[in-house]
Amino acid sequence: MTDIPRLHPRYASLVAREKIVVGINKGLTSQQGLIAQGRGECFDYFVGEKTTASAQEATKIAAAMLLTAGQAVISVNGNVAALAASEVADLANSLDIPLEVNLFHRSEERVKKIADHLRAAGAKKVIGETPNAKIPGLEHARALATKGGIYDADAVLIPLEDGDRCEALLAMGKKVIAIDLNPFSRTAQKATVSIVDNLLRAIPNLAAQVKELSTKPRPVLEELVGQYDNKEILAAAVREIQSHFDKEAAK
Ligand code: PTJ
Repeated sequence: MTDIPRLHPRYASLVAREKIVVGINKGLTSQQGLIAQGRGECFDYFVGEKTTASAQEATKIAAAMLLTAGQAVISVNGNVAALAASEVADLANSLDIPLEVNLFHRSEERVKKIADHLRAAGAKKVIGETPNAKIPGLEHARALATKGGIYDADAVLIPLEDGDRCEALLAMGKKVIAIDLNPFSRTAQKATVSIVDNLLRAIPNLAAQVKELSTKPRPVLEELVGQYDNKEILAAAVREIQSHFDKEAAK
């Protein structure tokens, strides 16, 4: 790994890039993952590289949704594995739910490497290596899922997902929580809850919210989920970007 000086003004961004490159070299991350990260970085500039108020609200609702779900699962792809393996492992362990490796550019070798990487990072339940069900309406390997995992779950957390799979999961009647820095993406537009934030901030933030809300009575959490309006949160995310642009333009 390249030595990145801590005082570099772009330290966090350079470390994230390096993690993706290391992920590719280890066979965890697809080359397309580089492009996805670049797109994410661009939108991170737009939101001011911070967790906005709307993202904070969406994260709180996501935590309530995960805590009240009958069965929740976190979907992990090559970018998530490279950027935040121990963070997603901690989150899944705290909720006692599985991580399911589910890839867009699937290869059995990469699925196994990611699963092993997640276990090495401390994840207690990792599935996805032996899929035994198909998500209806999706072509090819992207449809592969696991019974007892994504296939049966009523709530699925999908960081950095493609729009088709998000829609197919919704069509199965699931609640879908997306983490996607692009509020205009099909995934963000369609998901039940869209966290417009960087995965690197969103996962630890979500873990903290899960911890905080875990002491609240179930009806309180259900009310939070019930009154949530994702369209309003997405509109707020766009307004926050606009206001960030206005401030930059006024400098
Ligand atoms: O490992 P695989 O084969 O499953 O492939 C994973 C990628 C991410 C390559 C694949 O799902 C893909 O191509 O995704 P997209 O269509 O590029 O979508 C990724 C979305 O995530 C885009 O809207 C990006 O803006 C967003 N994004 C990228 N990096 C981050 C991010 N959102 C939050 N945090 C990030 N670090």
